[in-house]
Amino acid sequence: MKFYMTPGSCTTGIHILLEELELVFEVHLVNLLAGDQDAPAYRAINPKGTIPTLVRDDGTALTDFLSIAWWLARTWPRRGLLPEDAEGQARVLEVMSHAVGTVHGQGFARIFTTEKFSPNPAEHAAVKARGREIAERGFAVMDAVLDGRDFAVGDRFSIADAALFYVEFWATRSDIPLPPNCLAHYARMLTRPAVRQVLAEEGYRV
Ligand SMILES: N[C@@H](CCC(=O)N[C@@H](CS)C(=O)NCC(=O)O)C(=O)O
Repeated sequence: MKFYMTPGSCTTGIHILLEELELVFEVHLVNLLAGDQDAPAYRAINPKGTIPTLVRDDGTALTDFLSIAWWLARTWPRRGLLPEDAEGQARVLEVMSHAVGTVHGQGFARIFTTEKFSPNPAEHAAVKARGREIAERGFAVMDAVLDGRDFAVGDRFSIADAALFYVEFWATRSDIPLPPNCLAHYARMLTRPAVRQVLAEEGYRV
């Protein structure tokens, strides 16, 4: 498989899942700052111009965090990255949607790609402040979900933990404080060999 990613981006979560599953894959770096995502060659693979993209062994491309994570978990079910029951699976989708759609898509996106939310530089400070507010509220919601448990859903690591981890990672590298249960979850994720390996490969010191 070919994995299109950028170190330190949301693709870190999918990178962790690929390593948790011990899969063999090629890494293709997408330099977002250089605009690789808009190059015709990349748009031919992923017309949305987003990362992550996973090109499977049959040559078809799968895009977006949730769909790639879901496909990985369903394709290698023995690794147990998804609960078996409908309630557990729905909770996994609930956490992933919140982490990727709200905390990342509405919160951190305003902080990292402010100009996409307003072309007017005079508004950028307000856009960033709103992004920070959304991210902080999002972590407060997850803090309550994590109360009294080690993982986002049930009693074992799932694809939801990978989604939550990458936004927690971003928080620790910005000035957004993580509430106690999120901080404990983040620290727990850092003890996983696959997580440590991915961060090291992506150029971070654990
Ligand atoms: N809906 C996509 C969005 C992911 C996303 O926003 N990725 C960012 C990087 S973390 C991206 O592709 N940015 C491209 C750009 O800003 O041009 C998903 O769920 O994977």
